[in-house]
Amino acid sequence: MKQNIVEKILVSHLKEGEFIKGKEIGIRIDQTLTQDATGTMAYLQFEAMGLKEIKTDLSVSYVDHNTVQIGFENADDHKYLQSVAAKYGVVYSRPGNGICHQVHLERFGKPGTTLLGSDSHTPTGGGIGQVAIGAGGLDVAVAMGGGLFYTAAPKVYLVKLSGELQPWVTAKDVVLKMLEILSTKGNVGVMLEYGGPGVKKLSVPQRATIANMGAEMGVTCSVFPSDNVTKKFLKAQGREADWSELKSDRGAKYDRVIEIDLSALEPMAACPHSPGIIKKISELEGKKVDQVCIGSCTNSSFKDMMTTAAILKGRTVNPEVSLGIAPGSRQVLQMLARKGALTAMLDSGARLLESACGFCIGNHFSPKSGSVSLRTNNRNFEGRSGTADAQVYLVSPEVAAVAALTGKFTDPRKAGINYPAVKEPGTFLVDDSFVIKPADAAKTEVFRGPNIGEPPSNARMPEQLNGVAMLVVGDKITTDHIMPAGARLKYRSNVPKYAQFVFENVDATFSKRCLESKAAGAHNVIIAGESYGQGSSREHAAMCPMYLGVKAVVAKSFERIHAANLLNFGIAPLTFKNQADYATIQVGDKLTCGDWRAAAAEGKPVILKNARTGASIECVCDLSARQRAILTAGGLLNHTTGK
Ligand code: MIC
Ligand code: SF4
Repeated sequence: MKQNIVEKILVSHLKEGEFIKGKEIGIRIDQTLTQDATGTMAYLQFEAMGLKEIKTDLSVSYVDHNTVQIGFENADDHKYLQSVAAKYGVVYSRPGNGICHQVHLERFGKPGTTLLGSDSHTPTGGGIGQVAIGAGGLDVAVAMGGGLFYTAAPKVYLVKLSGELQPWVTAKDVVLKMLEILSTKGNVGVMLEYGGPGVKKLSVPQRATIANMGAEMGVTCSVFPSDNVTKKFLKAQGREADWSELKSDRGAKYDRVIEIDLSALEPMAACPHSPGIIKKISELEGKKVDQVCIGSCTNSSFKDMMTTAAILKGRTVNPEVSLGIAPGSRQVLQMLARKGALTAMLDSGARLLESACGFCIGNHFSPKSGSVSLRTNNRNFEGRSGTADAQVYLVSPEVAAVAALTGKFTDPRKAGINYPAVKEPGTFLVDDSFVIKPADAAKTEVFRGPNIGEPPSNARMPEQLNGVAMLVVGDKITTDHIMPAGARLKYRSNVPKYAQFVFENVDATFSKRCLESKAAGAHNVIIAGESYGQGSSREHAAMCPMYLGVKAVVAKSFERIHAANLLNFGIAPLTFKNQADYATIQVGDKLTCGDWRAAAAEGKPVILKNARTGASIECVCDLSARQRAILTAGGLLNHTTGK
């Protein structure tokens, strides 16, 4: 059979199930990555499952999200992560070494392999030819212990690239175009494969930028071929031995073909408050800009940063603009320093930020009230920057750097600046001294400071649902709405504390009301519209609601990672059979189901009775036998430990 690249990788890793579109398959995971904000819980759950050592080819624990260190919490987490990594055989990337996806691409990603990461932008690895998938920490913990990762056999779309990017038009504009075509919803169960003659004109970091923002479309991953460009990149990283060729067979089949002529693209922006609201920069020209942030796992490669430096060199940041730059990794930072590019940035008036997630997750550098912030990252959800009424636009580093000089949206092609055509280096500076290899396990004590809690436990699924609708929300609710990060991020290892902030910016009374209703013996239910759970892989958006006694989310549709996380924490992800039923439910409605557990266990429709309206609401609980067993056990931890 002629195979495309996605099929080649998945079929060679298939351990359970048949490769039939939409059906669940279990695949072997070669590599895993975790980051600190999801990692502490992932390793606590690894320990709680009684696992003793990692069984993957490589597992890396990164520290990049929580590096602000106000108070002891972050530092406690870092030490726990370092010691637990040493104990179980995980490689530890120290704070300061850079953003997980950027560093993994530089130092570890290997064509043709599978990578599972507890971060939704793990698909960045697709730039180097990995099937790289984001998941909740518990799924990653299972994979670290040698367990399979379960996902639906995907539909595969081919994105056929032709032509060549013109000056000032970038990889970011390619993926913004893709977001215009596919939007941010309706793509669950899809994997993208990039191909066509345009691919060989894109470097590995450019491919990674494109693969990175597949997460915003809700596709499971995006994969590029592994070709001579990949080989050159790996050689420049001193890793030529990791290269292998990866291409689709002639005549391979796809479920859909999308064609993009790179030569015809223009500089673009995603507008507030969704990565799917796309406009051309030429349509936004002249709009005042207050803040510019360049960095993140989407756009902070060596070339992105050198281009930024070349644009800023000999010029001064507009007095009305605050410019922050966060090079993506220590490698990039060290190379910028040696090439004098840091000097150009600093001389221009840029503020140098740590090589970490920082501004992207609203952990610092929040813009002023009501301001316009141009950022090179991948998400502009309302309030994510830390400023509720800020207008965040997502753009390329080129557009961002030019706007930092002019103080307004400016089509960079008309800014009167010569295009700095920066080349990929023949050799990267390789210094892995911030990467710590696992030590002697027997001599390692796991450090547990006061910020390190226990993973919360859950009871078995109740036989009957005695539900109350605690919240009714609309479409496209993101995990940033459900479980805010930013200033709250430091409580990731302390679930009772973090749970106080569930839906904080949607309904500040939610957490308290849920705890009261739970204490009164009720089961809490959330009602939602389409595409519930967009964005992050943070399993706290399921774990903390579980702690608050949430037993079901009834939605018009779900995003993949969040639906899996809900199941892992024993919360039923139900969809309305008739979407019109959504509008009939109000906060406070009593929703009951007599055969709740039995229906879930047997995969039958779940009928909820609304006591106020008298209506019977039919819900679909479309799960595999494996998933039904997890749900009825009260979650994956109970299921795995046999509780
Ligand atoms: C994000 O970009 O939203 C994050 C922060 O990286 C999350 C992970 C997290 O919440 O810890 C993600 O993308 O999965
Ligand atoms: Fe970090 Fe932002 Fe990338 Fe998430 S999207 S991994 S917060 S840089």
